[in-house]
Amino acid sequence: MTMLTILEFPDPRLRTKAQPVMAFDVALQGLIDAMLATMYAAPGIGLAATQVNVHRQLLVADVSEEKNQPLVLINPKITLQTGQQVYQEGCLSVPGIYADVERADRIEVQALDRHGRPVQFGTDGLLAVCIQHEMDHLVGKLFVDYLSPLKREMVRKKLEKQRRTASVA
Ligand code: QAP
Ligand code: CO
Repeated sequence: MTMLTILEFPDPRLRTKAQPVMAFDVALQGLIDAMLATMYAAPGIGLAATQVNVHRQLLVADVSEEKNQPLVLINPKITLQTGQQVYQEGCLSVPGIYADVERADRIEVQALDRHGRPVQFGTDGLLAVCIQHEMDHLVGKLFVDYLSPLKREMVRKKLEKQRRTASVA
């Protein structure tokens, strides 16, 4: 299985705004499978194409206990959002860092599946957090952007130090 390299904060490529997916071809199917494999191996519960340096509106997620409910959303749109919830988020692009983020509690989503068929559903709880987090990636936004500039600078320094230490281990 092809494993993809995940970009890490503060890589400027994470700030790229993704373009809509137009072709549901074999290349797209390969990318989706590689993104799912990369997410499961990490292990993570969500991954946006932006994080693997592909600037297309595509995300994968699986919040199930058994890791057997892959969700693929293409050109996703949130058509309704209600309530608010706070969840302690992490991100494969910001390894080892976790922080509380407030988001909508319940969302309605419109998207295309991996074959280009329209899907529409409502969700709440962890999956709603995950979809909002991954959709932020598609517009170049990271969960650390919700923190104060001072905290974000502390995160950047901590990651820099983690990388320095990891390279001598
Ligand atoms: C986004 O995050 C998310 O720091 C997906 O060392 C987060 O899969 C959605 C991970 C919270 C909903 C709630 C993070 C793995 C995985 C790390 C992830 C790490 C290893 C994060
Ligand atoms: Co993320």
